[in-house]
Amino acid sequence: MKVLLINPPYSRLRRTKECTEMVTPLGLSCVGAYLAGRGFDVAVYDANYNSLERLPRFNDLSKLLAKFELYSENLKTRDNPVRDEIRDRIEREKPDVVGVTVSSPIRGAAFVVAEVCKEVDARIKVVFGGYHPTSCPEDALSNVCVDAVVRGEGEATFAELVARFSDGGLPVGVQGVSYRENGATVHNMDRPLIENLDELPFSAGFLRGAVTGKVPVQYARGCPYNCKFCADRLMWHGRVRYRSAERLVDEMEAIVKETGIREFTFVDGTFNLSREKVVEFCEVVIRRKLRVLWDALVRADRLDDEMLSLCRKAGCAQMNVGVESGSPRVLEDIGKKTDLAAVAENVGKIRRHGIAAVSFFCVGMPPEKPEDLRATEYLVDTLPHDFVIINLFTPFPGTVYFEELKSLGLVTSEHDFDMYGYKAPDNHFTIDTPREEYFSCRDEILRAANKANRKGKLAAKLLFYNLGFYLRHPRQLLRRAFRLMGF
Ligand code: B12
Ligand code: SF4
Repeated sequence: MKVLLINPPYSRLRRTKECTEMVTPLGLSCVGAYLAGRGFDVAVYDANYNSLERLPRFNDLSKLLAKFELYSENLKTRDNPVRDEIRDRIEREKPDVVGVTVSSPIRGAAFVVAEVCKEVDARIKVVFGGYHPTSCPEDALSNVCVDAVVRGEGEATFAELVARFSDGGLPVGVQGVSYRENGATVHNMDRPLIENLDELPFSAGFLRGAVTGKVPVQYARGCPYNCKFCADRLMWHGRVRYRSAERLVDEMEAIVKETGIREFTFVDGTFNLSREKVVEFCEVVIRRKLRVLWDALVRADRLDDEMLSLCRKAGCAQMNVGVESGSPRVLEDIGKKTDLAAVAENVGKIRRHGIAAVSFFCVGMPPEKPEDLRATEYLVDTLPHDFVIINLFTPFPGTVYFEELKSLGLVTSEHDFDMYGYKAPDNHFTIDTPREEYFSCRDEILRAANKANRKGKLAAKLLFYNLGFYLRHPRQLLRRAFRLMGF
């Protein structure tokens, strides 16, 4: 059985890079490595990236929003070079099964992939996995080109599903799978989470040729918090499972050896949930003298000088802080449970240790009133960060806010997932702030972010603070320059 795993061409259909760093999804490499370990012939195709194509990347979010209509147009246009490229690749690889990773905003691009598969050969089994099909299996299966959905953690479920396909049978009883039978949708029982993550194979082998930016790695799955806008709990049920630090560093070493790449990005929802685990990881990296750079998503209220100093010694170049809002009232409502005074103090601390501090804000959450949005604007303007990323609130199925908005009739069964995303112009979900007023506050925040980002010059700072590393490893510098040029 030949399996081809595909990342849909969301950014390429938008004709812009919508993330500051593009990375090939770790979820695909994880399921790919697991299947390969069970004897299947597996390849990964990142259709969201083409090394010959230069896509503009805008730090100015308003420019990104202005280009969004291209996405809707390109989803409809059949005559499109990206579509042709996908068709060529599928014709060349001749897969029996295609697995596609899908989050809600990229579902339209994923449907394009499914449709092209069936145009090439109707016998190809198309399987969707990831957050969107996990929360909305019916929506995924509403497209006749999708044969089955893998809900939740994908490794064991997908391996069993592909084995079933190779026997020519329907996925009856395969835990974690939804599929169609005689016109009806069947949802098999959920599959329990894997107990010991150290049993999973390394995903490094699958990144060769597919990796675009930093290599994504994962220390733990799950987060015990339940912020109302975040979908983490849908996938990992609020349980935190760590890999051992030794195994994680073994994997990073293998990646350096196999690909030569020494820059990593942690995809953990919150990297610093456990101080003890962070310290353990850093000590292993330092003891083994592994020369790498990495970044991670952190909570600002769980940092201290000793931990930051150790992280820096272990190669931490950047910390991405989930600030979310400048309003204590909104932070209370979303359940983030952070104290803004601690955020301000710790963002400064991160920088004093030579680590770049990037603040993430989620703008336009349901309870936000104009005064809350102005408080966010003030924080964007005054926090001592090196860079600011503004994500526009998007209601994701499976989150608390999605359910709240549904019960208020602000998200209906007509909800068009293709229209909304962190960088989509039409997002408006503030309950008490009317559309025009919200857009005006939002645009003020975007202006403040632009100002902060001009001041910050993140790229220069990363280069300056890590100059020793880059001089010792000039290939990494070339990779960085290539990415900054928009490739
Ligand atoms: C790293 C990350 C990114 C990276 C990498 C993107 C990627 N596709 O992995 C970047 C920065 C590029 C990114 C971008 C976006 N992201 Co993001 N991202 C994350 C983050 C922090 C970790 C994802 C990860 O790697 N997890 C580790 C791997 C191992 O887990 P996994 O991806 O879930 O994969 C497992 C299962 O889902 C399943 N699976 C996944 N894919 C497949 C495919 C098949 C065939 C099968 C069988 C199984 C399977 O098996 C995997 C192994 O068990 C999560 C938040 C979180 N805490 O999880 C958000 C998250 C996934 N992102 C999210 C979103 C919305 C986006 C964007 C759409 C933002 C936007 N513009 O609106 C873009 C989409 C870009 C893209 N082309 O995919 C949402 C998705 C929510 C939803 N319902 O859709 C999340 C959950 C954050 C949130 N708000 O709650 N993201
Ligand atoms: S936003 Fe961060 S802290 Fe909150 S639930 Fe998601 S991963 Fe956990």
